[in-house]
Amino acid sequence: MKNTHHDIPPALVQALHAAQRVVVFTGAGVSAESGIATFRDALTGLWSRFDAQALATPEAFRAHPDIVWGWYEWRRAQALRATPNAAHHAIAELARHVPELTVVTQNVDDLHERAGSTGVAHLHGSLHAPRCSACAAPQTCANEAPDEPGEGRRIPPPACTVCGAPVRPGVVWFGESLPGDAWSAALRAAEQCDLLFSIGTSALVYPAAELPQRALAAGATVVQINPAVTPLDKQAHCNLHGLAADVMPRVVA
Ligand code: BJW
Ligand code: ZN
Repeated sequence: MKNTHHDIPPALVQALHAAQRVVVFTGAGVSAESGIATFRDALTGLWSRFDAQALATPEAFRAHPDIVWGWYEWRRAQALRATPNAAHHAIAELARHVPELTVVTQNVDDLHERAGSTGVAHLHGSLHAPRCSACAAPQTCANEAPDEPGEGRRIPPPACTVCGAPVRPGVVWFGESLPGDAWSAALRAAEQCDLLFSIGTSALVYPAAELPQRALAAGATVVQINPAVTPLDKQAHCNLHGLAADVMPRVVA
């Protein structure tokens, strides 16, 4: 029979065929080929042009709600126009090849869902689920397809429909806790899996970056897919240095 897993190590193909429980842990690199900027890539990452402390913290939102809200509206508009790429599709397809698959993402876009993945654990929240900054009541996005605001445009956040306080983006900022249900589902999946893929993440942001470590400690095989070297390279059983949209379709083939 023809081997369609071009350049994928046979040991990985075997591990995948034998696996009962698989975790796919993703970061911004998975959406890069959909045109959504990563955070830490030297030339194209958001943090090369924007100051994380001035945008992605609760203090920043309190000090300059209009700058922070405007920046997230700009990113929401980008995410709405983006479409899933071959990596998102391959991950959704993988669920049909293994008995149990859990997708855990740090991404705040919904491209995994739009590719057909279900039950995705969003560790860092969503651009599409704003909530009240005071009473936490869920709020609906103002319009489904906002005109793309300029990346530096100030937009005052809307007022909460329940209490009138400013509405905030439904994402997890630095210093904030991860959503408890998503985090406990992710931990459980990582500790019980046979095989974990860490795809397109710099593996620097905690506690999310603990997940591959937990899987390793529990005896799972860990496979990393990333064009660059990360702190996980030394520990992973297999590092596939390439673009997620090139590599994942060959893994799943
Ligand atoms: C490709 C590719 C292609 C490119 N194919 N690959 C322990 C030590 C030190 C600090 C801490 C610690 N524990 C906690 C902290 C503080 C902090 C933290 O981790 N800081 C580190 C940076 C050091 N963590 C927190 O604050 C967390 N909360 C917390 O700990 O709460 C407990 C607490 C409560 C109260 C007080 C104190 C503590 C919360 C972290 C929230 C992170 N939020 C963000 C922003 C979300 C909103 C938004 O979108 O604006 O989440 S930061 C940003 O980083 C975003 C991402 O989800 C996250 C991870 O980034 P990711 O996905 O890995 O992207 P990049 O850009 O870093 O990497 C992309 C990778 O893709 C690269 O490797 C490329 O090579 C690769 N790539 N193209 C495949 N085509
Ligand atoms: Zn409210």
